[in-house]
Amino acid sequence: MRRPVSSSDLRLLWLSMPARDLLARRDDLRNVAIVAHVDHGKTTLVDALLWQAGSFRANQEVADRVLDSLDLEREKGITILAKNTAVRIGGVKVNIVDTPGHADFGGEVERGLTMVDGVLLLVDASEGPLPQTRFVLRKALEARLPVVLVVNKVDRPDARAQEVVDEVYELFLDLDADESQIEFPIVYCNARAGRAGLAPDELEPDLGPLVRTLLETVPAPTHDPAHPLQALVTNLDASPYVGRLALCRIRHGTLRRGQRIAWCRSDGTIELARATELLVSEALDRVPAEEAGPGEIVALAGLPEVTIGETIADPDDPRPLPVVSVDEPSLSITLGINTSPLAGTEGDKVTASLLKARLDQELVGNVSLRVRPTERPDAWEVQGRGELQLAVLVEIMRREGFELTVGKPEVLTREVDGRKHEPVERVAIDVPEEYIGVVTQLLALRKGRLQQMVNHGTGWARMDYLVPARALIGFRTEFLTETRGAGVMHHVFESWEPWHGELRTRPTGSLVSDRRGQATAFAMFNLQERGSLFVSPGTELYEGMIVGENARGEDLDVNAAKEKKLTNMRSSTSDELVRLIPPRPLSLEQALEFIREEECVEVTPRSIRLRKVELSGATRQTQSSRRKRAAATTPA
Ligand SMILES: Nc1nc2c(ncn2[C@@H]2O[C@H](COP(=O)(O)OP(=O)(O)OP(=O)(O)O)[C@@H](O)[C@H]2O)c(=O)[nH]1
Ligand SMILES: [Mg+2]
Repeated sequence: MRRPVSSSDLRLLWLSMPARDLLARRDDLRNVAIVAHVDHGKTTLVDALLWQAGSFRANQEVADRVLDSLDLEREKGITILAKNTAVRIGGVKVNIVDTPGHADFGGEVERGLTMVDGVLLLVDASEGPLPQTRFVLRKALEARLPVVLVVNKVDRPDARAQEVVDEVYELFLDLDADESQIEFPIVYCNARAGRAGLAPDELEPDLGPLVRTLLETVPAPTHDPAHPLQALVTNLDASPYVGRLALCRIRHGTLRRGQRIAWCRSDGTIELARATELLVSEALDRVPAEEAGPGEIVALAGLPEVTIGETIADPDDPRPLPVVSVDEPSLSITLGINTSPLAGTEGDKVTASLLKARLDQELVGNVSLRVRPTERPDAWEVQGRGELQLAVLVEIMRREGFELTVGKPEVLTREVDGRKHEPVERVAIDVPEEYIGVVTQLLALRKGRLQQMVNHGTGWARMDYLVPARALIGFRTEFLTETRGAGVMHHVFESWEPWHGELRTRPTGSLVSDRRGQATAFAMFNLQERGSLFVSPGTELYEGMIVGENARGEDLDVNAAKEKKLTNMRSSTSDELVRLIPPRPLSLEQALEFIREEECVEVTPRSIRLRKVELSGATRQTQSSRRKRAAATTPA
C-alpha cells in the first residue's frame, strides 16, 4: 500500500537531487545586455525593441536613440552610462541593459554583465569585429554568458555579412571559447528599420526572429527558493524625489517595499536599513512596485550612502556577495584648481575644497576611477581607463561651473617581478590602401607591432597593431593629418608589458605668449608663418599661454599682442584680417592630446586655454638651460 508522502520524504528527495535541480526558474523573465564596439547600433536596437514591444503610441514623438539621455551623450552621439530598460514580449518581461561601446567606458560594460544571463553581441555588417568587440566578448565568455550574434546594419551598401560572421568565429577561437560557446545563433538585423531575419537577405518586417532567438538562447534567471534575500548593488542613480537609488539584481529571495533589510557594506560591517522605495523598469520609466522577486532588476531607495559592490540581504541571515572587480585604470591626469592669471573670471567653482568634494562624489558612482593626492594641496591625480573617460569628467565639471587646470595624460605603470611594466593597447586601423606606408612608418616610430593586415578588396586595408598606450597619447591628431582625415582608428587595453623605453612624442614645439594683453590681427598675421595658431584677434592672453603650434621642434616665446605702428591703421588691419588663416581652436580632447610635458590645459565654463606649467618666460629659460647643461655632462 502506498503511504502518503511526508515532509521528511520530500526533504530526502530534495537533498538527493543534483544541486542545479534545486534551483527554481523564472520563466516569465529574461535579463540581457547589448554589447558591441562603439557605433555598431546598440542604442538604436533598443529603440527598435521598444517600438516592437509596443512601448510607444503610434503617434508618440520619440527621439532617436532615446536611451542616450544625457546632454553629453546626445551631443557626442555616443552612450556613456549603461542604462536599463524593459520590454514585455508575450508573457515575458525582458530587462535590457544598453552598454557603452567606447573602450574608455568598459567598466560600465563589466558591471552591466553581472546583472544579466546572456548577451546580444552586435557587430556592424561592414566594419566587422573591432577592438571593443573583442573586449566585450572576452568579458562575456569569461562570465560564461550565452551569446546571440546580431549582425547589424545589413542594409549598408558595403555590408559583407558572411565575411563578418567568419571573422566573429575567428574571434571566438582566438579568445579560447569552448565548443558550447562557439555554437551561437546568428540573427541579421537592420536596427534602424526595426527588422531582423535569419539570413542577411531575408529580413522580416519586424524584429520577430531576433526576439524569438533571444528568448530561446538567453536562459531564464534561476534562484534557490530556500536561500535568504541577496542582491548585489551594481550601479547607482539618483531620483529627485527619493534620493540615491541602488540598482541591483535580486539573486535570491523577494524584496518588498518598506521591508527591513541588511546593508552589507564594503568595509565588512552590516547595518540595518529599510527599503523605503522599490522601483522596476517598464519601457523608459521606473515605476513603483510592491515587491520584486528573484532574478528581477530593481532600483532601491532608502540607503543614502550605499555604493557599488555592496550587498542587500536578509536582516535575519545576511550573506554578503563577493565584490565585483573591474579592470584597473591605465591612464591618469592631474586635476587642480585654476592657477592662471585669468582664474576666477569665468566660473563660480574655483576652490580646492569644492573640487575635492566633487571628485569624491564622482568616485561613488564610477568604480573604474581612482583619485590620489599629489604633492600640491589643490591638485589630485585622477586615474581612469582612457583619455575620453577623463575628458568627459572634465567636460561635465566644466559645465557645472568649475575652473580647472588639467595636466598631461600619463600612462600608469606597475611593477611585475621587479620590472616596470606599462599598458599596451590593441589598435585597429582602417585606411585607404595608399596610406598603408604612412601608417606603418608612424607606428614603427612608436614601437607598434603589426599583428595582422587584411585587405578587403575594397581599396581599404585593416591593420591590427599592438602599441604601448603611452605612444598613442597625441597620436590621433597626427594620424588624421597624415591620412587626410580618411583613417579610422580604435584601441582598447590588451595587456601589461615590460617598459618599452624612450618613445617619440609630438615633434613640434609651442608658440608661447610672452606677455599679458589681447591678441592682435597684426601679430597673428606675422605669426601664422611659423605654425598654426589656436587663438584669434581679441583673445585675452597672458604670459606662458600657448597661442599656437610651432612648426619647429622647440618652443618659441612670441609677442602675440603686438600693435602695428602706422597711421592708416584701420584699412591695413582689415586687409590683414582678410588674409588671416582661420585659427584652429582645440576641443578639450584635442587639447589634452596636444600638450607635452611641462604643459597643461586651463578649463573654464567658457574657455579652453593651453599653457605652460611654468608661466614665467625667464624661469622657463633658466630651467631649460639647466636641463641642457645636465644633459651635456651626463655620458650617454
Ligand atoms: N544603416 C544603418 N545604420 C544604423 C543601423 N543601426 C544603427 N545605425 C546607425 O549607427 C549609428 C550609431 O548608432 P547607435 O545606436 O548610437 O550605436 P551604439 O552602438 O549605441 O553606439 P555607442 O553606444 O556610442 O557605442 C547611428 O547613426 C545609427 O543611426 C542599421 O541597422 N543600419
Ligand atoms: Mg549607444
